Amino acid sequence: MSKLVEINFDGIIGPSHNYAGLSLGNIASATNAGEVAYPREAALQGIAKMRHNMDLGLAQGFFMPLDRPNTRWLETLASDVESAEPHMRAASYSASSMWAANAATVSPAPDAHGKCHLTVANLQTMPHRSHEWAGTLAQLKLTFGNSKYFSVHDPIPSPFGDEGAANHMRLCNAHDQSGIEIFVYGKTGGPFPARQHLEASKAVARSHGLNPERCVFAQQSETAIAAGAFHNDVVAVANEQVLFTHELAFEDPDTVYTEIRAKFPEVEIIIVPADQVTLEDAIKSYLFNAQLVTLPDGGGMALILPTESRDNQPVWTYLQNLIAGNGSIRKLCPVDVRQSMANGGGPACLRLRVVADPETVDPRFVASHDKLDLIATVVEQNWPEHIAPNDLSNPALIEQIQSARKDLLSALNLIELDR
Ligand code: SUG
Repeated sequence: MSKLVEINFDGIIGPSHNYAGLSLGNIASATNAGEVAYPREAALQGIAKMRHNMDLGLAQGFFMPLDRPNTRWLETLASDVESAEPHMRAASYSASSMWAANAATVSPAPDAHGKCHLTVANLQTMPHRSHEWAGTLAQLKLTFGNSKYFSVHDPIPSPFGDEGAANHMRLCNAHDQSGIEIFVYGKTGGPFPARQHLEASKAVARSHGLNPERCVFAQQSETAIAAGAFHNDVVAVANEQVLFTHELAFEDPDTVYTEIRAKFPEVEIIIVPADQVTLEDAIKSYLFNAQLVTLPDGGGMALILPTESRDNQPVWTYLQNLIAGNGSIRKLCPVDVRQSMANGGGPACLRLRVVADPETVDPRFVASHDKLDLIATVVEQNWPEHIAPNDLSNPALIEQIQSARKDLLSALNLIELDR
């Protein structure tokens, strides 16, 4: 009998991590454009978060960084690193695959006729992310290559934007039981693009074989996108029977809540009112980009939050009151992922949730404390200490980044992922 548990697969922050301001509608990315980035520190922060979550008793996996700069992508554009315009060069360098919540949409086996389905996200709205999927797909096919338990799907074709699990939530009584799946799409975002398209969400639900009676398609509010919630996971998060959401997350919240309650009556909807936490504070603090997790042994639920949430007074006051009540969320765990946060990626962006039996996953992608120590050693020895925007045209940096990644792949016996 297989034992299905939620495994969080974190994207290891790659050696090319930098701040190029590439994401229109992502306030942190725009604000920090041109700053010096610290890839080594960034990766160590991500590893520390994984250690923290393992210490809570949670199952943990990881994905390798992709090959950057992506010279093959530049070649398809009849360009190379040296001759590319600065924004295209930066797009080829992006370490954005660290945000594993955008790797794929995942429907666990109990929702999808006994097999876990994963559709790699096309990420077509942002040029620097549009070339991620091929490397991600190769990795998903390896990690979840056991076709008895998993089915890994190709991306939804353009022009239908798909951003993966960042726009998808699941409610269930327990992870190993069947649940309902909520697909959140955008139509308009004022000055900013709506990255997730309804056509893509519906196509994913169909190809995963989900029961339409167990799916909800909810429009993200235009106001939220315009305020900087470029993904739904910046304003809402779900775990088991709990939906934790900002009041202004959905375009028509009452209709969404009514449909959710009809399809999953056990739901506990926690709505954070705008007069206690403004949309602006929610986006700045990334309160909803917490990992909402179930602690083992009946410990209730915990929010693994960015330290920015603790440092924001209205947000922290709200959270203190929340855990003082008798609800499901009982513990707050701030973690430092500031390097990722400065590009708009909080704790939840850095991970992809997959409900599976860890025994059925390629063991090379399953974390242990020893393996995280090994990864940290490779990072400490090889990841660039800092990258400034002008460094991207330095050929020595390309070499350092490529060989750093190869060293990590070799250390984890994953060299077959090289190119
Ligand atoms: O797609 N930032 C990412 C952040 C993704 C966060 N993920 C989730 N919400 N799940 C993005 O906007 C910034 C890169 C730069 O500007 O260099 C970036 O791609």
